Amino acid sequence: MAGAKLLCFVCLCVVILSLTTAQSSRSKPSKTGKGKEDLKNEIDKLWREVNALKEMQALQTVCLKGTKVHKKCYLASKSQKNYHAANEDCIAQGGTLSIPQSADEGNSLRSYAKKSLSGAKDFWIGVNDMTTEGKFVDLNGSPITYVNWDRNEPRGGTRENCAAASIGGQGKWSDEVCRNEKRYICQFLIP
Ligand SMILES: [Ca+2]
Repeated sequence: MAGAKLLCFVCLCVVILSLTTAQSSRSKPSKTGKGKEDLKNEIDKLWREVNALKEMQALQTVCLKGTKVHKKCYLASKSQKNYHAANEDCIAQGGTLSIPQSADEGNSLRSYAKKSLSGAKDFWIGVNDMTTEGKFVDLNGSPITYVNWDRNEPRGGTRENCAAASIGGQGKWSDEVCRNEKRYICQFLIP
């Protein structure tokens, strides 16, 4: 359905463009330079709109395949990866590793994890202290405002710099060895 809409939009763009071209060649014979410039701007604008629509469509696909909670869509990984590879996979899909930013979000994420990551006991989240030992930050390097560490966690020191959330036990977090392979959930922000 969204694909058909996009196609219609592209068709409409082509019609508008050909009308614009026809008009400018008829009515502005002496200002072809300016006409060309206008046309170029128009094409750039349409191109940006097409790309925005493509992004929206991709996001809809993600939300349909995964789940939509608050202003985020979550999509569970099919395989296990180490922390870096997991994060890169999420980025390649236009998202990031999920980060629960409140108890509410943590609960939603955990119930999605429960049904979509069957067999896993925990999953990577976008929280780590790779840069400065003991200072846990999100994927932009900003300090995190919400934490849900398990008792006595984080305790891995410089050996364990990547956070995972448990699927049982209220979704409590622990620091783990980043090289370990785990399932993960990518998050996509809905504009
Ligand atoms: Ca650490």
